[in-house]
Amino acid sequence: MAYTISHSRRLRSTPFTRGVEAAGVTSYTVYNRMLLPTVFESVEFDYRHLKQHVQVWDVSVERQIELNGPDASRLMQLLTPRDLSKMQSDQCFYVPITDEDGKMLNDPVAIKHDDTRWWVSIADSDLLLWIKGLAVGKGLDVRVSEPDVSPLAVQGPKADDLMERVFGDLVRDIRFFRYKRLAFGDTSFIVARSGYSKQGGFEIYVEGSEHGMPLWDALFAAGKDLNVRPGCPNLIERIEGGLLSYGNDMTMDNSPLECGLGKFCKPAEGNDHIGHAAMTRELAEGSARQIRAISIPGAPLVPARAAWPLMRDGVRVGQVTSAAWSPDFDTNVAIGMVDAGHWEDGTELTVHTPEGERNAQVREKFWI
Ligand code: THG
Repeated sequence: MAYTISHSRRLRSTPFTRGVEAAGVTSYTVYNRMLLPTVFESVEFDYRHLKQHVQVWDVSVERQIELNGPDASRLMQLLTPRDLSKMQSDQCFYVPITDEDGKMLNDPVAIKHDDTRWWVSIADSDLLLWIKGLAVGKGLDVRVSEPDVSPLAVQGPKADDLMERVFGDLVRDIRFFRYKRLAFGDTSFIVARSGYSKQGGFEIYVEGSEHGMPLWDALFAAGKDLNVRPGCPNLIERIEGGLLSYGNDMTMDNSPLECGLGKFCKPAEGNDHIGHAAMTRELAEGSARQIRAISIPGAPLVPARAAWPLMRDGVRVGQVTSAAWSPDFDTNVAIGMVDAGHWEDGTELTVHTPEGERNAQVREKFWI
């Protein structure tokens, strides 16, 4: 099977597409109706390089939704169960977003500029439409739009060294999930210590597409001796680290509590989050299922294109939603949703993979 992609205006390119293609991207996935690189050399080569050196990732598919106006903070708190009341104007928060039934619509990073202006850095669902609908329906004084902002991630153990060369030594002072606005040429960008890997690093919110390639080129020129390479969110590393993928590991059928996101759902007094009643009910009654790390020993498995049933004594008790062979842990690492009563650490299950039945073990913790 070999396909090509038919390009058109709908499949928007990014400010970095020219650099990504020149650097030899070999696979893409579709995310927010754009292309997200998934492989450069090979998933395993990219994984080892990410853990040793530093990579530059085009994550423009993490689109920004801007809330701008007097009611911006009110709208933001309607969207999420996470308490935003003490959030400062230099912070980013990972925020579950739910509907009125307390089910996941997206799991973005929220960036607070000030009480009247926010960015919501979205995962793969059409959150703009839900936010616009809520703003209009509730009669709020706020504009909701998609600005020309594209995140570029710099990830890996040498990320501080590379970023210091391009943005100066202030980058080292940025704390986890905080940001600073730093100069680049005749402009400046928000630079946050965050990113979709456990290897450490930064995300640069590139405002103005025309600045994309100059920044890309500056990072590669500055990082030659650091062995900088193009990269992308890595399937193996993100499963080892328990970083969830909306649309894969969770969907609109799941609540944040089922997804293990309870620590991001501590509502403030008088929280008017739209899913508050449903979530309070689930907290009292307990969740029907929960996300768990799952190890699947044996030969390397193909990536999961569909959910793989998890069985116990011939009865279905869950499903595996992401899986990959881990060279570092010498097993297939996986993420799955497991029914109540079966999610204790060490529980032995059977998983039905496209390559046959395998033993699987529920784990309390992810690998990294
Ligand atoms: N960065 C930005 N936008 C994004 C992502 C990102 N939008 C889409 C997608 N990724 C959203 N999903 C996640 C999932 C996990 C994390 C961030 C975004 C994450 N989690 C940390 C963890 O679980 O260890 C820590 C979260 C915390 O402690 O606050 O980083 O990657 N801009």
